[in-house]
Amino acid sequence: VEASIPEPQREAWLKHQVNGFKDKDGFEENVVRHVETTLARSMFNCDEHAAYSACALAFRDRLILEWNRTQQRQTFADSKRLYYLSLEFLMGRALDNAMLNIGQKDVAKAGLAELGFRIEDIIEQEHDAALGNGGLGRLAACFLDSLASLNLPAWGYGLRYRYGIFKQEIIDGYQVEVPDYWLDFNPWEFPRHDVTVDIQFYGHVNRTQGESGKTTAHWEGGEMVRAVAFDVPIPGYATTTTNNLRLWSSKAASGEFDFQKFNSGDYESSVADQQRAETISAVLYPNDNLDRGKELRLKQQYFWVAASLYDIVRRFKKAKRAWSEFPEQVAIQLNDTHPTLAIVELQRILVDLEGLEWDDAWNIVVNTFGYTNHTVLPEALEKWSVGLFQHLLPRHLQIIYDINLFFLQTVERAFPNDRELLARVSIIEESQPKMVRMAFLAIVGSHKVNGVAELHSDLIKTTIFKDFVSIFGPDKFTNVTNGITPRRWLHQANPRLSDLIATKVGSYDFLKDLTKLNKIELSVNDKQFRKEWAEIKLANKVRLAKHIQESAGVTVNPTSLFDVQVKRIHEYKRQQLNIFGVIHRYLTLKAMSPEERKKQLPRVSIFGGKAAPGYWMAKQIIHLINSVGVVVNNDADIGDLLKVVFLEDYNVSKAEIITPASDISEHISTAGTEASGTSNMKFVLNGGLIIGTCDGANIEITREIGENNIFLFGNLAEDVEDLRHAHTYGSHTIDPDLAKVFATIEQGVFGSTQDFSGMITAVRDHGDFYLVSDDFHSYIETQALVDEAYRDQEEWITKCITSVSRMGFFSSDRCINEYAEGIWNIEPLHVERDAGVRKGE
Ligand code: CR1
Repeated sequence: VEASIPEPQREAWLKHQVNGFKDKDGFEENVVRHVETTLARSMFNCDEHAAYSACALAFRDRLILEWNRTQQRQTFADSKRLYYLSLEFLMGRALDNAMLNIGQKDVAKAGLAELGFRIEDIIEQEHDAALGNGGLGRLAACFLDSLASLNLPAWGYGLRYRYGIFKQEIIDGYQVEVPDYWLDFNPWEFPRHDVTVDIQFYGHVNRTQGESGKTTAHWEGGEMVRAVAFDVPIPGYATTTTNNLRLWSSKAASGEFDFQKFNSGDYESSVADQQRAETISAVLYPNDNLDRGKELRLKQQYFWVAASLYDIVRRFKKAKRAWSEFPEQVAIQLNDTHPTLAIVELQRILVDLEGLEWDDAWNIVVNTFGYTNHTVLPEALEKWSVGLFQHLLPRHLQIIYDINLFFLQTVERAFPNDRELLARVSIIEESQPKMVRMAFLAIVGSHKVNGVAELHSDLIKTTIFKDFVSIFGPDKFTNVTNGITPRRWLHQANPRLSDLIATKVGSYDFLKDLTKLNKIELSVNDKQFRKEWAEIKLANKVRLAKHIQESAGVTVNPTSLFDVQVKRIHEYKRQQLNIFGVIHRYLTLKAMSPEERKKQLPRVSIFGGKAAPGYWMAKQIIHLINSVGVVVNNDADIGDLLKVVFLEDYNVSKAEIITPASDISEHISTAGTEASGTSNMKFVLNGGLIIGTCDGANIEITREIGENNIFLFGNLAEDVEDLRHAHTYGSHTIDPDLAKVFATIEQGVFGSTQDFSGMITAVRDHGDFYLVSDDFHSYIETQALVDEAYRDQEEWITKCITSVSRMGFFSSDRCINEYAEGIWNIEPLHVERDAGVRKGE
């Protein structure tokens, strides 16, 4: 059906076209209207949450208008689009970001004040959109911000989980998980009840032979689940481009529930289908860097991938181009292997439904996809059992077998008689049970494979994907070092620092081109600048101290050195090394005379992060940190010299308070295990220094800011294998200082020794896989260097300013430009200067 309004009626439309608010008055008018109509309240019962809601709705109205214009512009231009497929988008709060990106925060602030509200309180009302676990999900969110800010035609596709990552409560020192039901009121999404796709599961495959003798596979039977689209507008910074994030929600395909069953009195089972369908998009799996191979997770993956591809193909078909042009119109990026089924699904659409020849279809597929690997940890590499595939997606399994067959045939031709090579690279692992190796499928089905920092990209080429480099050649493998959006992670999180920088750079242009930060290095000796710099850091620490007081009940002195490690709790990230180091510091302080103690530098050790609910060791680490806190924080000998704080429920909005307040942050993974890390970039960008291992992006940060401005320690990635080997087969002596720490824990100083025995035996008796003991001495020594450096505040501030000025490289804008040029081959869509609603601003 033609849905466009006929020419003669368009005049009426244009006359009434809404343009969103333009000034403070317009904003207030919008807010009051939403309070009184949309929310059905009045000035007599408008609390802060209602004011937030109305304010968010006013901004949403503006966003959707620009969203519409952007989509029209992109459709009209008919240029190539990028589709970013990610199971996680860790967006955080949207209101502040929308106000800043649109450039209307001052208007909103003044308007809200006139209506009786403080903008800070209103911003605080928003529930984080927490559809992700950690770095991978937050990276996807930063990418969306950059794609829109760079005017690139791009959509994100994900799942609309009813429950995001759980909320973490700390009760008696233990993590307790509380469900995060966040959809009660979400003004940032637009339900598209007209955009639905029915997704098939289970069933069987039939083959028919056409007149030409060609056989076609038909996937039949099974059950259907309906995908419903929810759109989230993504505003670019200082541009009218507003891209789309489309999240799919699941429901029963057959309407509400089975009326047959309902009428016959079988009410319960009539609702069961409905509930089963809704389960698919119900909950985000709470594992970071871990694959558990659950059937429901595979169902999520196919549901999301099939709905997204249907949508993408439908859009492509509208332009009536030849299929061979598909890769010239469409780029699809796979954020890790989670969406790898998209490769198989596109091949199925082209061969089974559109009737293309296998080879022609495969050409299109490979040229369409790019795959980003985010980890070398074996426990995180996805594998699905062949049996599960056969049951859930029988046709896809056949296609995977065919992809594998043709792939192995080409390998065989290039490397004749190397059976071991064939076994090593086969997409099907010949284990018991047989498994589908998703990373191998992603490599074979993509034209580019990238890692996320230089070391990581080198490692995947020399270790887990080594054979594929010989098979496909080195050009298929590339590096794109991660980045972060300076809009959220500088301007929004640290507005005063951003303002101070702007006075030196001359404008806020650095938020669009972060390399412009280098201008502040000229002011490194400017007394007034340095003074304000220090004042801002202190103010940020005061703000965090207040938060610590309110949330953890610990009083900390804001002039202490703030030492922060916030990230998912994981053995490879080595929070255990940190807390063992804290205990060592405590013992050292305890052993000192009161006079000697007076000379020591006060430090606050701040931890935060969630443990996957099933990760026993990570939970033990959280418990030890909290237990150490109870003892140390209440020890009168110690006072302010050492405080240990565990901040509950670390998430994006907490990170915005914590990051600007750190003096030193810890990025201390076992070398070679942290693919990139992105919080390392955030901390340095906010004028904090870091202590870290030679791992992930720490290495490139060092190269950019200079090795005098970072505290590196520990063994190198190239030595890890030998050290591990030595632990297993040689004698493994524990570092003597660490042994004292263990002895203290085992004396019960921090509570029941049993509770922490797993952490100790992992190091002492089970081979110390993460090299905690090997790196302990170097870590302690380097922490002493940190103390020493911090005593010289003038030198410290010089290091901080110099580092910030050299962080331009780590903008996600640079990163997205590299993807756009090197992998996606997409170009920005020119936005007319006077386009859209910003006219007259
Ligand atoms: C890595 O562990 C990296 C992010 C984003 C994580 C982290 O070092 O910064 O990805 N990997 O690239 C991951 O979640 C499943 O793998």
